[in-house]
Amino acid sequence: LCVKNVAASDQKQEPKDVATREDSASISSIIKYHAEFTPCFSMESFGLPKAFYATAESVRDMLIINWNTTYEYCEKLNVKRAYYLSMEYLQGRALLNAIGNLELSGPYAEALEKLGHSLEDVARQEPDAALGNGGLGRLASCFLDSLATQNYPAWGYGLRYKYGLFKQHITKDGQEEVAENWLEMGNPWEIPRNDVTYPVKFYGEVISGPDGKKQWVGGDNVTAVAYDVPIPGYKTKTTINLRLWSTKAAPAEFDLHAFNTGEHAKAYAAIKNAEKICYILYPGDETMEGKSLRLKQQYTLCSASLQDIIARFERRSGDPVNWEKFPEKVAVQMNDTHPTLCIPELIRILVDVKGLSWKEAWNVTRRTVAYTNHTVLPEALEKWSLNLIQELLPRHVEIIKMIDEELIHTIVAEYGTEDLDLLLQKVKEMRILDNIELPDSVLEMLPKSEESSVVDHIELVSDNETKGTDKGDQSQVLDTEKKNEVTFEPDPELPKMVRMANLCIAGGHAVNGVAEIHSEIVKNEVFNDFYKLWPEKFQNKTNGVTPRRWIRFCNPDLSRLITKCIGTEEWVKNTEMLVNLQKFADNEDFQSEWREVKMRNKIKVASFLKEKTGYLVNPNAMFDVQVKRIHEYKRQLMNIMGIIYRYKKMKEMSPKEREARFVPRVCIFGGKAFATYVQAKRIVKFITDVGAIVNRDQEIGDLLKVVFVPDYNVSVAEVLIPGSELSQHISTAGMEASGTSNMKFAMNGCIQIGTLDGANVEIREEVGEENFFLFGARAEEISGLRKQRSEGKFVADPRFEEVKAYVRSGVFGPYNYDELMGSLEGNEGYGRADYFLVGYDFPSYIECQDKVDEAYRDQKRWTKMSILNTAGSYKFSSDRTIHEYARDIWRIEPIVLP
Ligand code: GPQ
Repeated sequence: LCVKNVAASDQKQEPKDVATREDSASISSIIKYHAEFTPCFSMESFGLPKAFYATAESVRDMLIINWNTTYEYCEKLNVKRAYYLSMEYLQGRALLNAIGNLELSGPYAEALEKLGHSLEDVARQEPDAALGNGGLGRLASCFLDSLATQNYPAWGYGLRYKYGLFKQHITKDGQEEVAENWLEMGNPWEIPRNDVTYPVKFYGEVISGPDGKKQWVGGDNVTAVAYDVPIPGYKTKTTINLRLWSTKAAPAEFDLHAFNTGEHAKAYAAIKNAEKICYILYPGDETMEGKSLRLKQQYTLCSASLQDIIARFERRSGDPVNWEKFPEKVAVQMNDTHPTLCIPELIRILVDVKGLSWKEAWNVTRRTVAYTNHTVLPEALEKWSLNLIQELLPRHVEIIKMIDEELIHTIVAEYGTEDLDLLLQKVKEMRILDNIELPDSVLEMLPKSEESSVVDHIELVSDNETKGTDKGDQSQVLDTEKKNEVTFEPDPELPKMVRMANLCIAGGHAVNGVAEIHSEIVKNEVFNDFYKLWPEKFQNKTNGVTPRRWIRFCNPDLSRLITKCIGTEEWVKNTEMLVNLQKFADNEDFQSEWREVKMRNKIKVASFLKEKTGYLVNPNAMFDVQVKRIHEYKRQLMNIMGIIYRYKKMKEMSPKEREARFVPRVCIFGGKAFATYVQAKRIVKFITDVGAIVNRDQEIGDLLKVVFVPDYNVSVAEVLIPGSELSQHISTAGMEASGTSNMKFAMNGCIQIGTLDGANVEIREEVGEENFFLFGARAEEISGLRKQRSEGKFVADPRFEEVKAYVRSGVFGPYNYDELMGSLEGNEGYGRADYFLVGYDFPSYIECQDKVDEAYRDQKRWTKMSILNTAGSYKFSSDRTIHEYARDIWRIEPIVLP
């Protein structure tokens, strides 16, 4: 760096440390240096793309210094580290965040000004790093920010996808997906570590070596290469690491012979096969696609990360290595079940490579790993085909079978063999392997006479079936149904599957949900049998979001006002201090400043909407926002149906009446639909069609606008959230594990309309129920309501019927909405018969929306509610969340850098 700086400028003084050279003159000379010597752009101009790249490189230099300091310190003290393994990170842009964390925003703005650019323009050049789909990936990124800021020794591990989440174009046909080549212009933040590589094996076979030990041999090796992304903390030197793996062919894999004989395709095949593993992020959000490439991605993450973690552990421990100590130095957190293969992979390395016994390896593994569950949606709970895993990872299947066997023994010990029905039912429901015969060791444990009757028992059940049962007696029917389930004959028609969540629960020491209500559902419903077996494993860790990105940097005006009010900027690290705003909630001067800030942010949103959609909206209207992935359970459909109801009523009224009745609103939607999720794509099309009609209706004018913002991502959220007033979190109760945008909106003084679902429940508790618009059925009512529906007992509200009929009348164009409206009708079927209860909740939703209008009319009341939302949001800082993980699951302590 010293050399660079001397070369770059005519400075007399030799700099010792870049981080201390904070004046804008030296910054601009470092930027100039990078513009000249980083060979990514052509010589001629210093345009915005080049300015961004050079600026980012200059920041990266400082981050590397802090990264090295942090790393060396942790190595020297040999502290325990937490490793967060996630298939997704939704980082967004890094430049303003890094400069803000380093407290260099002023000098950087000045330096760039001197070079002819504004910092904002330069920052806008950066593509979003969208290596994630939605909440789960963004949570991982918020955690990294909090870990660094709160000085925890921790790393993230992930994959360096060449293509991130697709870009969404909105056309007259709805959503179109376009590949997102975010690395096209190079990535100034990453540090390729060409010397940090590990082999990752697929296929091959397992043989017993001469000593009887298992060996996984043959197969294809690919090489995983590390790319490090420094993650700076806010106002601290601590800079942690996000290590992303890329894949390339193993050194010996280029088939020169094939090349020399003209078989070029064959020669390149290995290279292509290796590289394609990290080509693209799977765009599914809470969907499970059992594709071989995805399994390869998951295994690459697990295998490379564990080899890396183990190598670091070995370097730091004395000789001989004491593996017992591994869990005292390493905590591995699995972000949902996507990195489940960590469990068999750690065991494999410990047993096959390091020579531990099964028992030792199993103990070490269980003490090391922990699992976070992020959903209870059945379609998102991962199950992999055993045959697929067998083909790709034969040794892991053996290990999974042993874990499964161990688990069954635990279940037998728990339930005993007296009530064989009960035992077999529990085994069937809880074991890791589905549709697979019982291991011999388990059959041996069953009482001799009973054992032979496992088959008799099955025959007895089918006997019952043929004879039929007394249809009048419900309990008998249920009883028989239960018995019917109890069979261990694998069904040759059904695939053999591995249930990843069961493997995580058995193989880890902690299982946590992500909001209180969700953790209760995990314990009492979805994984209740496991909870009864190991109550001590189950925990709640309510999600959080980083107040740096989500207030301090995205809403500088509000941040200034908060700092002025509280008297210090400490709240950015200690969000508890936000509670002090409560005292000012009624203060008229403060209120009017608060409103001014909101208005400035709304004006920014209005100009953003104009640029992205062409629609011109009035910033005096209420900005009502629902932005998140498009999913039926999130019920964007209910929102748009409510808007249609409002529109229809407006049309039926005189201008005077409608103005007296309705507050002007701009209803903003944003979010991506999974490309093959047909119903979600219909919803996008529907919203844009409604917008097209409503927005050009002169009679309605500014009273109602409906805007779909294309390509919702982290950067778009940073513009929309500060300028929103009402935000919608209206999922069917019990279905949204937590939600995290609800927290961001609350922090930015938006009031929520929502159901008692996910973190909404806790947000409402914290901000006060009078500052939250609540409606809808509660989680515990949902199954009863669905049952009623299937029995034909549901009577739809006439207002709901009215909206459906209005849509069907063709007001919103020729597109056929029958499939959409039809999904809200009938009495049977998942994804039909209004499974998500839009019809049931609709009346309470639109009535609640009337209350929103009423509250908004009284701007003093609204502003107070808004202030109290920010004041009550302190609990939802991800700093609080990671302190809890650190204390209860990882057992790690913050470091204090010298
Ligand atoms: N979530 Cl399983 C995702 O974004 N993707 C997923 O694949 C799964 C969960 C979300 C979940 O829907 C939200 O309710 C949570 O707030 C979020 O994870 C983080 O926990």
